[in-house]
Amino acid sequence: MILLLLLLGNPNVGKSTVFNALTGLHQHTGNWPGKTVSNAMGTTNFMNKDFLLVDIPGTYSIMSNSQEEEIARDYICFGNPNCTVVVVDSTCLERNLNLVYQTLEITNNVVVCVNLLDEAKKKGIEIDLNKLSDELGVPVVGTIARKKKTLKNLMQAIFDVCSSSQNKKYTKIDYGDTIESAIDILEPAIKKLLVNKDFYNYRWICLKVLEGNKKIISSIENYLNVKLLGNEDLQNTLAKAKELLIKNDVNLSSFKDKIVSKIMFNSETVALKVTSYAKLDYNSRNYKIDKILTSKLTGIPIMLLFFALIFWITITGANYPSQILSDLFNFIEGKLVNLFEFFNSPAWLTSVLVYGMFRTLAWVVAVMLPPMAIFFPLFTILEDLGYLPRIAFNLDGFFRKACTSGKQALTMCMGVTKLDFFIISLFVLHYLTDLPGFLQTTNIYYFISCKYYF
Ligand SMILES: Nc1nc2c(ncn2[C@@H]2O[C@H](COP(=O)(O)OP(=O)(O)OP(=O)(O)O)[C@@H](O)[C@H]2O)c(=O)[nH]1
Ligand SMILES: [Mg+2]
Repeated sequence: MILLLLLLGNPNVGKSTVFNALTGLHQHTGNWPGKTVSNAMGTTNFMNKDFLLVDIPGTYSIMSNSQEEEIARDYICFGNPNCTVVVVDSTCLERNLNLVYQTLEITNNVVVCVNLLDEAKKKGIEIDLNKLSDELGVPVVGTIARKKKTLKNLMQAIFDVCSSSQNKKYTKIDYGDTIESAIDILEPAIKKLLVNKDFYNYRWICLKVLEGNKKIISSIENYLNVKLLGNEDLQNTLAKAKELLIKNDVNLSSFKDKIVSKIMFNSETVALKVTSYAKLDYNSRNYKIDKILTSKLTGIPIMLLFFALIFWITITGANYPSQILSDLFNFIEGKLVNLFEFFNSPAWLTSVLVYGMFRTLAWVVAVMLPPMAIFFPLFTILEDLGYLPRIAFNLDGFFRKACTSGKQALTMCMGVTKLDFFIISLFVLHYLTDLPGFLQTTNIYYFISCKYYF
Protein backbone atom coordinates (compact mmCIF):
# COMPACT_ATOMS: atom_id res chain seq x y z
CA MET A 1 0.00 0.00 0.00
CA ILE A 2 1.30 3.43 -0.91
CA LEU A 3 1.01 6.16 1.74
CA LEU A 4 -0.11 9.64 0.74
CA LEU A 5 1.94 12.59 2.01
CA LEU A 6 0.98 16.21 1.47
CA LEU A 7 3.60 18.95 1.50
CA LEU A 8 1.89 22.10 2.63
CA GLY A 9 3.23 25.49 3.66
CA ASN A 10 3.48 29.23 3.06
CA PRO A 11 5.03 30.27 -0.26
CA ASN A 12 8.83 30.13 -0.49
CA VAL A 13 9.48 28.04 2.61
CA GLY A 14 11.22 25.18 0.80
CA LYS A 15 8.40 22.69 0.08
CA SER A 16 9.63 21.90 -3.41
CA THR A 17 13.21 21.63 -2.14
CA VAL A 18 12.05 19.01 0.37
CA PHE A 19 9.98 17.34 -2.36
CA ASN A 20 12.92 17.21 -4.80
CA ALA A 21 15.32 15.90 -2.15
CA LEU A 22 12.93 13.11 -1.16
CA THR A 23 11.68 12.10 -4.60
CA GLY A 24 14.74 12.83 -6.74
CA LEU A 25 12.53 14.87 -9.08
CA HIS A 26 13.23 18.41 -10.27
CA GLN A 27 10.33 20.65 -9.34
CA HIS A 28 11.07 24.32 -10.00
CA THR A 29 12.58 26.00 -6.95
CA GLY A 30 13.71 29.58 -6.56
CA ASN A 31 13.84 32.38 -4.07
CA TRP A 32 10.49 34.03 -4.65
CA PRO A 33 6.96 33.05 -3.69
CA GLY A 34 4.56 31.36 -6.07
CA LYS A 35 6.77 29.11 -8.19
CA THR A 36 4.77 25.94 -7.74
CA VAL A 37 1.47 26.52 -9.48
CA SER A 38 0.03 23.04 -9.74
CA ASN A 39 0.34 19.91 -7.64
CA ALA A 40 3.40 17.84 -8.38
CA MET A 41 3.59 14.17 -7.42
CA GLY A 42 6.52 11.89 -6.78
CA THR A 43 7.36 8.78 -4.82
CA THR A 44 9.92 7.85 -2.21
CA ASN A 45 10.66 4.84 -0.09
CA PHE A 46 11.54 4.82 3.60
CA MET A 47 12.01 1.70 5.72
CA ASN A 48 10.39 -0.44 3.05
CA LYS A 49 7.28 1.70 2.86
CA ASP A 50 6.30 3.54 -0.32
CA PHE A 51 5.16 7.14 -0.05
CA LEU A 52 3.43 9.27 -2.67
CA LEU A 53 4.33 12.91 -2.09
CA VAL A 54 2.21 15.79 -3.32
CA ASP A 55 3.88 19.21 -3.54
CA ILE A 56 1.08 21.74 -3.14
CA PRO A 57 1.33 25.40 -4.27
CA GLY A 58 2.33 27.69 -1.38
CA THR A 59 -0.54 29.18 0.57
CA TYR A 60 -0.83 31.45 3.61
CA SER A 61 -4.17 30.07 4.69
CA ILE A 62 -6.73 27.42 3.83
CA MET A 63 -9.75 29.57 4.53
CA SER A 64 -10.68 29.58 0.87
CA ASN A 65 -9.73 33.03 -0.34
CA SER A 66 -8.00 31.89 -3.49
CA GLN A 67 -7.74 28.90 -5.78
CA GLU A 68 -4.47 27.70 -4.17
CA GLU A 69 -6.14 27.76 -0.77
CA GLU A 70 -9.05 25.71 -2.06
CA ILE A 71 -6.74 23.14 -3.65
CA ALA A 72 -4.76 22.79 -0.43
CA ARG A 73 -7.84 22.61 1.79
CA ASP A 74 -9.63 20.05 -0.39
CA TYR A 75 -6.53 17.87 -0.44
CA ILE A 76 -6.21 17.89 3.35
CA CYS A 77 -9.91 17.37 3.99
CA PHE A 78 -10.93 14.98 1.27
CA GLY A 79 -7.71 13.54 -0.18
CA ASN A 80 -7.37 11.17 2.81
CA PRO A 81 -3.65 11.86 3.29
CA ASN A 82 -1.84 9.55 5.69
CA CYS A 83 0.23 12.51 6.83
CA THR A 84 0.32 16.22 6.09
CA VAL A 85 3.75 17.82 6.39
CA VAL A 86 3.46 21.52 7.09
CA VAL A 87 6.75 23.14 6.11
CA VAL A 88 7.40 26.36 8.03
CA ASP A 89 10.02 29.07 7.74
CA SER A 90 11.99 29.21 10.98
CA THR A 91 12.88 32.88 10.38
CA CYS A 92 9.23 33.94 10.60
CA LEU A 93 7.58 31.26 12.67
CA GLU A 94 4.64 33.33 13.89
CA ARG A 95 3.17 33.95 10.42
CA ASN A 96 3.73 30.33 9.43
CA LEU A 97 2.04 28.94 12.53
CA ASN A 98 -1.30 30.33 11.33
CA LEU A 99 -1.38 27.71 8.62
CA VAL A 100 -0.23 25.03 11.07
CA TYR A 101 -3.17 25.79 13.38
CA GLN A 102 -5.63 25.86 10.50
CA THR A 103 -4.37 22.45 9.42
CA LEU A 104 -4.39 21.01 12.94
CA GLU A 105 -8.01 22.04 13.22
CA ILE A 106 -8.75 19.64 10.38
CA THR A 107 -6.40 16.76 11.24
CA ASN A 108 -3.73 15.78 13.72
CA ASN A 109 -1.92 13.51 11.25
CA VAL A 110 0.59 16.27 10.86
CA VAL A 111 4.34 16.66 11.04
CA VAL A 112 5.65 20.21 11.30
CA CYS A 113 8.90 20.66 9.38
CA VAL A 114 10.74 23.73 10.66
CA ASN A 115 12.89 24.53 7.64
CA LEU A 116 15.58 27.10 6.83
CA LEU A 117 17.29 26.51 10.17
CA ASP A 118 20.59 27.71 8.66
CA GLU A 119 18.99 31.06 7.80
CA ALA A 120 17.57 31.30 11.31
CA LYS A 121 21.00 30.61 12.77
CA LYS A 122 22.52 33.38 10.66
CA LYS A 123 19.94 35.78 12.06
CA GLY A 124 20.53 34.60 15.61
CA ILE A 125 17.10 32.99 15.90
CA GLU A 126 16.80 29.81 17.90
CA ILE A 127 13.69 27.66 18.05
CA ASP A 128 13.00 25.18 20.81
CA LEU A 129 11.64 22.34 18.68
CA ASN A 130 10.66 20.12 21.62
CA LYS A 131 8.71 22.90 23.25
CA LEU A 132 7.01 23.67 19.92
CA SER A 133 6.06 20.02 19.59
CA ASP A 134 4.57 20.06 23.12
CA GLU A 135 2.60 23.20 22.35
CA LEU A 136 1.22 21.91 19.06
CA GLY A 137 0.74 18.30 20.14
CA VAL A 138 2.31 16.91 16.94
CA PRO A 139 5.90 15.96 15.97
CA VAL A 140 8.16 18.85 15.00
CA VAL A 141 11.38 18.30 13.03
CA GLY A 142 14.06 20.87 12.21
CA THR A 143 15.53 20.75 8.69
CA ILE A 144 17.81 22.46 6.21
CA ALA A 145 16.15 21.18 3.06
CA ARG A 146 19.17 22.00 0.89
CA LYS A 147 21.10 19.42 2.95
CA LYS A 148 19.46 16.12 2.16
CA LYS A 149 20.79 14.31 5.23
CA THR A 150 18.75 16.60 7.52
CA LEU A 151 15.58 15.13 6.01
CA LYS A 152 16.13 11.68 7.52
CA ASN A 153 14.54 12.72 10.82
CA LEU A 154 11.63 14.18 8.90
CA MET A 155 11.00 10.88 7.12
CA GLN A 156 11.26 9.05 10.45
CA ALA A 157 8.63 11.35 12.00
CA ILE A 158 6.37 10.91 8.96
CA PHE A 159 6.85 7.16 9.15
CA ASP A 160 5.87 7.17 12.84
CA VAL A 161 2.74 9.27 12.22
CA CYS A 162 1.70 6.99 9.35
CA SER A 163 2.30 3.89 11.48
CA SER A 164 0.43 5.14 14.52
CA SER A 165 -3.14 4.07 14.99
CA GLN A 166 -4.10 7.44 16.46
CA ASN A 167 -6.07 8.46 13.42
CA LYS A 168 -9.13 10.64 13.28
CA LYS A 169 -8.04 13.28 15.73
CA TYR A 170 -7.88 17.02 15.44
CA THR A 171 -6.97 20.01 17.56
CA LYS A 172 -9.77 21.84 19.25
CA ILE A 173 -9.22 25.58 19.38
CA ASP A 174 -11.40 27.23 22.02
CA TYR A 175 -13.21 30.19 20.43
CA GLY A 176 -14.98 31.35 23.58
CA ASP A 177 -18.35 30.54 25.18
CA THR A 178 -20.66 32.01 22.55
CA ILE A 179 -19.11 30.30 19.52
CA GLU A 180 -18.60 27.06 21.45
CA SER A 181 -22.30 27.02 22.44
CA ALA A 182 -23.32 27.62 18.80
CA ILE A 183 -21.11 24.68 17.77
CA ASP A 184 -22.72 22.52 20.47
CA ILE A 185 -26.17 23.31 19.04
CA LEU A 186 -25.16 22.51 15.46
CA GLU A 187 -22.84 19.53 15.90
CA PRO A 188 -25.48 16.80 16.50
CA ALA A 189 -27.33 17.82 13.32
CA ILE A 190 -24.12 17.74 11.27
CA LYS A 191 -23.15 14.40 12.80
CA LYS A 192 -26.54 12.94 11.86
CA LEU A 193 -26.01 13.93 8.24
CA LEU A 194 -22.43 12.69 7.98
CA VAL A 195 -22.48 9.65 10.22
CA ASN A 196 -21.85 7.16 7.41
CA LYS A 197 -19.50 9.38 5.45
CA ASP A 198 -15.74 9.15 5.41
CA PHE A 199 -15.32 12.31 7.48
CA TYR A 200 -15.18 12.58 11.21
CA ASN A 201 -14.40 16.22 11.96
CA TYR A 202 -17.95 17.47 12.52
CA ARG A 203 -16.72 20.41 14.59
CA TRP A 204 -14.77 21.85 11.63
CA ILE A 205 -17.80 21.54 9.36
CA CYS A 206 -19.91 23.30 12.04
CA LEU A 207 -17.48 26.21 12.00
CA LYS A 208 -17.63 26.48 8.22
CA VAL A 209 -21.42 26.23 8.14
CA LEU A 210 -21.75 28.90 10.86
CA GLU A 211 -19.32 31.06 8.93
CA GLY A 212 -21.53 30.60 5.85
CA ASN A 213 -18.48 29.93 3.70
CA LYS A 214 -20.24 28.95 0.44
CA LYS A 215 -17.12 27.66 -1.35
CA ILE A 216 -16.20 25.31 1.48
CA ILE A 217 -19.78 24.18 1.95
CA SER A 218 -20.13 23.32 -1.72
CA SER A 219 -16.80 21.44 -1.58
CA ILE A 220 -18.07 19.47 1.42
CA GLU A 221 -21.34 18.73 -0.40
CA ASN A 222 -19.52 17.58 -3.55
CA TYR A 223 -16.84 15.45 -1.93
CA LEU A 224 -19.04 13.85 0.74
CA ASN A 225 -22.09 13.65 -1.50
CA VAL A 226 -24.38 15.22 1.08
CA LYS A 227 -26.84 18.11 1.08
CA LEU A 228 -26.08 20.59 3.85
CA LEU A 229 -27.82 23.83 3.01
CA GLY A 230 -30.71 22.06 1.32
CA ASN A 231 -31.47 20.03 4.44
CA GLU A 232 -34.45 21.37 6.39
CA ASP A 233 -33.44 19.93 9.79
CA LEU A 234 -30.01 21.45 9.51
CA GLN A 235 -31.44 24.79 8.44
CA ASN A 236 -33.65 24.92 11.54
CA THR A 237 -30.77 24.05 13.85
CA LEU A 238 -28.53 26.53 12.06
CA ALA A 239 -31.15 29.24 12.60
CA LYS A 240 -31.14 28.46 16.36
CA ALA A 241 -27.33 28.58 16.52
CA LYS A 242 -27.27 31.87 14.63
CA GLU A 243 -29.93 33.29 16.90
CA LEU A 244 -27.68 32.56 19.86
CA LEU A 245 -24.76 34.25 18.13
CA ILE A 246 -26.78 37.37 17.30
CA LYS A 247 -28.10 37.53 20.88
CA ASN A 248 -24.47 37.71 22.00
CA ASP A 249 -23.56 40.37 19.43
CA VAL A 250 -21.69 38.04 17.10
CA ASN A 251 -22.64 38.72 13.50
CA LEU A 252 -21.16 37.08 10.39
CA SER A 253 -18.16 39.36 10.09
CA SER A 254 -17.33 39.40 13.80
CA PHE A 255 -17.64 35.59 13.79
CA LYS A 256 -14.93 35.36 11.11
CA ASP A 257 -12.84 37.98 12.95
CA LYS A 258 -13.03 36.01 16.18
CA ILE A 259 -11.88 32.80 14.46
CA VAL A 260 -8.98 34.50 12.67
CA SER A 261 -7.96 36.51 15.76
CA LYS A 262 -7.90 33.43 17.95
CA ILE A 263 -5.69 31.52 15.48
CA MET A 264 -3.38 34.53 15.19
CA PHE A 265 -3.30 34.91 18.96
CA ASN A 266 -2.31 31.26 19.41
CA SER A 267 0.39 31.56 16.74
CA GLU A 268 1.79 34.70 18.32
CA THR A 269 1.80 33.24 21.85
CA VAL A 270 3.42 29.97 20.83
CA ALA A 271 5.98 31.67 18.57
CA LEU A 272 6.97 33.94 21.45
CA LYS A 273 7.29 30.99 23.82
CA VAL A 274 9.54 28.89 21.59
CA THR A 275 11.68 31.49 19.83
CA SER A 276 14.72 33.21 21.29
CA TYR A 277 16.80 35.89 19.62
CA ALA A 278 20.55 35.98 20.14
CA LYS A 279 20.83 39.26 18.24
CA LEU A 280 18.00 41.51 19.29
CA ASP A 281 18.53 43.83 16.32
CA TYR A 282 18.72 40.89 13.90
CA ASN A 283 16.13 42.37 11.63
CA SER A 284 17.00 46.04 11.81
CA ARG A 285 19.54 45.90 8.96
CA ASN A 286 17.02 44.01 6.79
CA TYR A 287 14.32 46.55 7.61
CA LYS A 288 16.60 49.41 6.60
CA ILE A 289 17.52 47.77 3.29
CA ASP A 290 13.86 46.86 2.69
CA LYS A 291 12.81 50.43 3.27
CA ILE A 292 15.17 51.67 0.57
CA LEU A 293 14.42 48.88 -1.92
CA THR A 294 10.65 48.98 -1.61
CA SER A 295 9.76 52.56 -0.73
CA LYS A 296 7.65 54.49 -3.24
CA LEU A 297 10.37 57.09 -3.74
CA THR A 298 13.44 54.92 -4.21
CA GLY A 299 12.11 51.41 -4.95
CA ILE A 300 11.25 51.85 -8.64
CA PRO A 301 14.34 53.94 -9.62
CA ILE A 302 16.65 51.40 -7.94
CA MET A 303 14.83 48.58 -9.70
CA LEU A 304 15.17 50.32 -13.10
CA LEU A 305 18.86 50.92 -12.41
CA PHE A 306 19.36 47.25 -11.57
CA PHE A 307 17.54 46.17 -14.74
CA ALA A 308 19.48 48.66 -16.88
CA LEU A 309 22.76 47.39 -15.41
CA ILE A 310 21.83 43.75 -15.96
CA PHE A 311 20.73 44.31 -19.54
CA TRP A 312 23.80 46.43 -20.27
CA ILE A 313 26.12 43.73 -18.91
CA THR A 314 24.18 41.08 -20.81
CA ILE A 315 24.10 42.89 -24.14
CA THR A 316 27.63 44.34 -24.22
CA GLY A 317 29.17 41.35 -22.48
CA ALA A 318 27.57 38.94 -24.96
CA ASN A 319 29.15 40.65 -27.99
CA TYR A 320 32.61 39.20 -27.36
CA PRO A 321 31.73 35.50 -26.96
CA SER A 322 29.17 35.90 -29.79
CA GLN A 323 31.89 37.10 -32.14
CA ILE A 324 34.19 34.24 -31.14
CA LEU A 325 31.42 31.66 -31.64
CA SER A 326 30.43 33.23 -34.96
CA ASP A 327 34.05 33.09 -36.25
CA LEU A 328 34.29 29.50 -35.11
CA PHE A 329 31.07 28.49 -36.87
CA ASN A 330 32.12 30.36 -40.06
CA PHE A 331 35.36 28.41 -40.02
CA ILE A 332 33.48 25.12 -39.56
CA GLU A 333 31.02 26.08 -42.30
CA GLY A 334 33.91 26.67 -44.77
CA LYS A 335 35.34 23.27 -43.89
CA LEU A 336 31.92 21.62 -44.28
CA VAL A 337 31.46 23.16 -47.76
CA ASN A 338 34.92 21.87 -48.74
CA LEU A 339 33.97 18.44 -47.46
CA PHE A 340 30.71 18.38 -49.45
CA GLU A 341 32.59 19.53 -52.58
CA PHE A 342 35.19 16.83 -52.00
CA PHE A 343 32.44 14.19 -52.09
CA ASN A 344 30.84 15.87 -55.14
CA SER A 345 27.51 16.22 -53.36
CA PRO A 346 24.70 17.90 -55.33
CA ALA A 347 24.25 21.63 -54.76
CA TRP A 348 20.79 21.20 -53.22
CA LEU A 349 22.16 18.85 -50.53
CA THR A 350 24.92 21.30 -49.55
CA SER A 351 22.31 24.04 -49.53
CA VAL A 352 19.93 22.10 -47.27
CA LEU A 353 22.47 20.78 -44.81
CA VAL A 354 25.16 23.46 -44.66
CA TYR A 355 23.59 26.77 -45.70
CA GLY A 356 20.23 25.81 -44.31
CA MET A 357 20.48 23.65 -41.25
CA PHE A 358 24.02 24.31 -40.05
CA ARG A 359 24.07 28.07 -40.65
CA THR A 360 20.70 28.68 -38.98
CA LEU A 361 21.65 26.63 -35.95
CA ALA A 362 25.07 28.28 -35.81
CA TRP A 363 23.49 31.75 -35.86
CA VAL A 364 20.99 30.94 -33.19
CA VAL A 365 23.65 29.41 -30.94
CA ALA A 366 26.20 32.19 -31.55
CA VAL A 367 23.67 34.94 -30.87
CA MET A 368 21.53 33.32 -28.16
CA LEU A 369 23.92 31.32 -26.02
CA PRO A 370 26.16 34.13 -24.70
CA PRO A 371 23.36 36.44 -23.48
CA MET A 372 21.64 33.49 -21.81
CA ALA A 373 24.88 32.38 -20.15
CA ILE A 374 25.27 35.90 -18.75
CA PHE A 375 21.64 36.84 -17.99
CA PHE A 376 20.59 33.75 -16.04
CA PRO A 377 23.52 33.73 -13.58
CA LEU A 378 22.89 37.45 -12.94
CA PHE A 379 19.21 36.73 -12.38
CA THR A 380 20.17 33.93 -9.99
CA ILE A 381 22.38 36.30 -7.99
CA LEU A 382 19.43 38.70 -7.61
CA GLU A 383 17.27 35.75 -6.60
CA ASP A 384 19.72 34.51 -3.96
CA LEU A 385 20.07 38.03 -2.57
CA GLY A 386 16.31 38.03 -2.12
CA TYR A 387 15.78 41.01 -4.44
CA LEU A 388 13.22 39.31 -6.69
CA PRO A 389 10.37 39.29 -4.13
CA ARG A 390 11.03 43.03 -3.61
CA ILE A 391 10.65 43.59 -7.36
CA ALA A 392 7.39 41.66 -7.23
CA PHE A 393 6.26 43.90 -4.35
CA ASN A 394 7.25 47.12 -6.16
CA LEU A 395 5.38 46.13 -9.31
CA ASP A 396 2.36 44.64 -7.61
CA GLY A 397 0.33 47.86 -7.83
CA PHE A 398 0.86 48.18 -11.60
CA PHE A 399 0.19 44.52 -12.26
CA ARG A 400 -2.95 44.55 -10.15
CA LYS A 401 -4.33 47.22 -12.48
CA ALA A 402 -4.01 44.59 -15.22
CA CYS A 403 -5.79 42.08 -12.97
CA THR A 404 -2.71 40.03 -12.19
CA SER A 405 -0.07 39.95 -9.47
CA GLY A 406 3.41 41.44 -9.10
CA LYS A 407 4.88 37.93 -9.13
CA GLN A 408 4.12 37.87 -12.86
CA ALA A 409 6.92 40.42 -13.34
CA LEU A 410 9.54 37.81 -12.52
CA THR A 411 8.42 35.30 -15.12
CA MET A 412 8.09 38.17 -17.62
CA CYS A 413 11.70 39.19 -16.94
CA MET A 414 12.82 35.68 -17.73
CA GLY A 415 10.60 35.74 -20.79
CA VAL A 416 12.71 38.56 -22.20
CA THR A 417 15.04 35.93 -23.57
CA LYS A 418 12.19 34.57 -25.67
CA LEU A 419 11.60 38.05 -27.03
CA ASP A 420 15.33 38.34 -27.71
CA PHE A 421 15.14 35.09 -29.57
CA PHE A 422 12.28 36.33 -31.68
CA ILE A 423 13.96 39.62 -32.60
CA ILE A 424 17.31 37.97 -33.27
CA SER A 425 15.63 35.32 -35.37
CA LEU A 426 14.01 38.06 -37.44
CA PHE A 427 17.47 39.52 -38.04
CA VAL A 428 18.77 36.12 -39.06
CA LEU A 429 15.89 35.71 -41.48
CA HIS A 430 16.41 39.18 -42.87
CA TYR A 431 20.10 38.53 -43.40
CA LEU A 432 19.50 35.21 -45.06
CA THR A 433 16.82 36.47 -47.40
CA ASP A 434 19.58 38.34 -49.23
CA LEU A 435 20.89 34.97 -50.32
CA PRO A 436 18.10 33.57 -52.49
CA GLY A 437 19.89 30.26 -53.28
CA PHE A 438 18.81 28.68 -50.02
CA LEU A 439 16.17 31.07 -48.89
CA GLN A 440 13.38 28.53 -48.84
CA THR A 441 15.24 25.89 -46.90
CA THR A 442 16.34 28.41 -44.32
CA ASN A 443 12.82 29.65 -43.94
CA ILE A 444 11.58 26.18 -43.22
CA TYR A 445 14.25 25.57 -40.60
CA TYR A 446 13.68 28.97 -39.13
CA PHE A 447 9.99 28.36 -38.66
CA ILE A 448 10.53 24.87 -37.30
CA SER A 449 13.06 26.09 -34.73
CA CYS A 450 10.86 29.05 -33.84
CA LYS A 451 7.79 26.87 -33.38
CA TYR A 452 9.80 24.36 -31.35
CA TYR A 453 11.11 27.12 -29.13
CA PHE A 454 7.75 28.72 -28.40
N1 LIG B 1 19.36 28.46 3.05
C1 LIG B 1 18.36 27.62 2.80
N2 LIG B 1 17.65 27.77 1.69
C2 LIG B 1 16.63 26.92 1.45
C3 LIG B 1 16.28 25.89 2.36
N3 LIG B 1 15.20 25.23 1.86
C4 LIG B 1 14.91 25.82 0.70
N4 LIG B 1 15.76 26.83 0.43
C5 LIG B 1 15.74 27.78 -0.69
O1 LIG B 1 14.56 28.54 -0.53
C6 LIG B 1 14.04 28.90 -1.80
C7 LIG B 1 12.57 28.50 -1.89
O2 LIG B 1 12.49 27.09 -1.95
P1 LIG B 1 11.30 26.34 -2.74
O3 LIG B 1 11.51 24.87 -2.49
O4 LIG B 1 11.22 26.79 -4.15
O5 LIG B 1 10.07 26.89 -1.91
P2 LIG B 1 8.52 26.50 -2.07
O6 LIG B 1 7.98 26.44 -0.68
O7 LIG B 1 8.33 25.30 -2.92
O8 LIG B 1 7.97 27.80 -2.77
P3 LIG B 1 6.58 27.98 -3.63
O9 LIG B 1 6.46 26.83 -4.57
O10 LIG B 1 6.78 29.29 -4.33
O11 LIG B 1 5.49 28.04 -2.62
C8 LIG B 1 14.93 28.22 -2.84
O12 LIG B 1 15.87 29.18 -3.29
C9 LIG B 1 15.61 27.12 -2.05
O13 LIG B 1 16.88 26.79 -2.57
C10 LIG B 1 17.05 25.76 3.55
O14 LIG B 1 16.80 24.93 4.43
N5 LIG B 1 18.07 26.66 3.72
MG1 LIG C 1 7.33 25.07 -4.66
